[in-house]
Amino acid sequence: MNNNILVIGGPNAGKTHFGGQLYGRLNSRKFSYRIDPNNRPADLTIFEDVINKLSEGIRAGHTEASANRSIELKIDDEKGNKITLAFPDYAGEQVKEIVSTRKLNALWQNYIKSSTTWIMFVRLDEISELEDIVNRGIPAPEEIVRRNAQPPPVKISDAAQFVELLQILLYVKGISTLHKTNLPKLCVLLSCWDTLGVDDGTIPEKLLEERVPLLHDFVKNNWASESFSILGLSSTERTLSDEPDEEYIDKTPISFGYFVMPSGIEERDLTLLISNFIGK
Ligand SMILES: Nc1nc2c(ncn2[C@@H]2O[C@H](COP(=O)(O)OP(=O)(O)O)[C@@H](O)[C@H]2O)c(=O)[nH]1
Ligand SMILES: [Mg+2]
Repeated sequence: MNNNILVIGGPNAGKTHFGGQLYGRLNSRKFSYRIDPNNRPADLTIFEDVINKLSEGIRAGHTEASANRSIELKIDDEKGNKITLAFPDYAGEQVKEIVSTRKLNALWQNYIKSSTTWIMFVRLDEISELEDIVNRGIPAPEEIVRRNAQPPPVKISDAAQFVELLQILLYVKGISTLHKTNLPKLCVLLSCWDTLGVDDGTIPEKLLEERVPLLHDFVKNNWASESFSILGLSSTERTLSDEPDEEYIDKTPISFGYFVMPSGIEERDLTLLISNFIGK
């Protein structure tokens, strides 16, 4: 059984740091998943850059907009199952372009067609609350006066962007949403979880439902319940800057990071995310 996991998400959503932190663990061979020794990518600089920076206690740089380097990690589990994790580590701007131009380049088309799981990064702390059809209420009279004073910008909400993106990807893959989808599986990863300031035990799906109901509804209505999951992720566990974090240097990056399971429980073994992605 081949599992092809595709990582999808806009700029600054945490994809590169996740890739680096996951790579560090897979490479350590201390966990149930490891990098297939016969299939090591020749160029691992994207991930190694992250690990090197984190080891110095600082954040890694932003992937340049022009960089169109993609990387695939071939992973083995104890049973010999083969998993490919593809990071088209395009600067995430390209994902926004897919929505605005409704075009997918050949590289992306191939990724979409061959993938069996999509991981969509959603960074809730950067989603601006724009009124849309789901959360529009009746504004106060002063508010109406204020709004009428200037024409509103024509803009679709972040929630609608995610839904549009999924619809385009489903279309390219030739999936009809007449029936609930089983393939590809979908995992919505609520990234930078540590920045959200939510209580311990918060259920990721509940949080998505609360903050981005449009996206939550779309996923729930279009994917079979056993084929989607909504998880939290904190790859770095804290916000790093360009000032070295001493604790990071002492404890090494592998000691930081966790994901939040559907039950709300934190799991520190990031490699276990993989079994969540591909289903058990
Ligand atoms: N607090 C916190 N910051 C994070 C986390 N993951 C990434 N970041 C920061 O978010 C920014 C964007 O991360 P990056 O991985 O480059 O996002 P990408 O553009 O999707 O590849 C960087 O400044 C990271 O240091 C996290 O789990 N927690
Ligand atoms: Mg990046």
